[in-house]
Amino acid sequence: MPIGLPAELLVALRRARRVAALTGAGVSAESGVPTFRDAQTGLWSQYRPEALATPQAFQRDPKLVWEWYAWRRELVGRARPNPGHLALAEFERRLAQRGAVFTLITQNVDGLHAQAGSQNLIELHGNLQRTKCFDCGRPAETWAEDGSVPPRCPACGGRLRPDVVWFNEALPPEALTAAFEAAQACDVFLSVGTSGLVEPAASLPFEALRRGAVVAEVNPHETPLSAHATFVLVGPAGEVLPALVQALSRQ
Ligand code: BV8
Ligand code: ZN
Repeated sequence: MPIGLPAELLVALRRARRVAALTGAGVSAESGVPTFRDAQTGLWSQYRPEALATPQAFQRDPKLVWEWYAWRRELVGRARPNPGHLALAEFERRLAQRGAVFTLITQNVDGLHAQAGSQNLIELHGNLQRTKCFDCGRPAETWAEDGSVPPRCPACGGRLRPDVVWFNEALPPEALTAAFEAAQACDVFLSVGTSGLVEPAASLPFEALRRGAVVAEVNPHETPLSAHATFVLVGPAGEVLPALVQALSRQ
């Protein structure tokens, strides 16, 4: 189904010196990674992510939270980048060829953008393939599999946790600053596959709008951004993004 791409968006993207994009779980949906809005499947259906992805949940039941992430790590480990991820990596290469900058800001913790080849990548909420110590904060690459769940920190004996940003935890300051700078400086901002409900990430497209950027949303459904975006491309990222990159290669 050919997606109707607004000619003015293509003109803006062809002229752009700086483009930024914010992605959410929707860009990984076509890789088989369930979004947060989708019901949690199977074993985890009785839990809400907001109830498990918090320091309080970990302190209350570290085993349960560790096992939820172990399940997600295994699921993500089987996932592969889809045409939407690949199109964003291709777009970055094309812009670089003409000396333009593309900054990819993701809320996702699945590592699929890096796997797809995106270079200028900001992981706002961390990466569940990385592990660190809840108590001393040191990263942990390996640990003794002595049956303790969660496993113990090799440095201090504390409990290990995924290196992701939980609710009510601060985002990594350098990542957050870089993301806002990219949103403020860009000529075009793409918001792809995000429900726009989680702050401070959800403010990025509005920051770009405030600075006069063209803002395009890619999402099969409406979000709080839809009424404000310059363009709304209704459809799945795995179809819209490749069509967009394809259209841009046709001068
Ligand atoms: C902080 C990592 C302060 C962990 C995540 C009240 C009002 C406003 C804000 C708050 C509030 N109360 C608390 C807050 C702050 C809170 C927040 O925003 N809460 C929300 C729920 C109201 N934010 C925080 O706590 C942040 N920290 O504020 O700290 C602070 C400062 C200093 C010192 C201490 C503290 C931390 C937020 C980060 C939380 N971590 N992830 C993990 O993954 O386990 S958030 C997690 O959920 C994701 O990373 C992502 O950000 C979010 C899910 O959102 P989406 O990615 O958008 O996914 P979703 O499923 O919602 O939507 C999918 C979309 O895709 C849909 O629109 C769908 O239509 C679309 N779609 C589906 N298929 C496709 C598609 N699109 C395209 N193609 C398709 N095929
Ligand atoms: Zn430690």
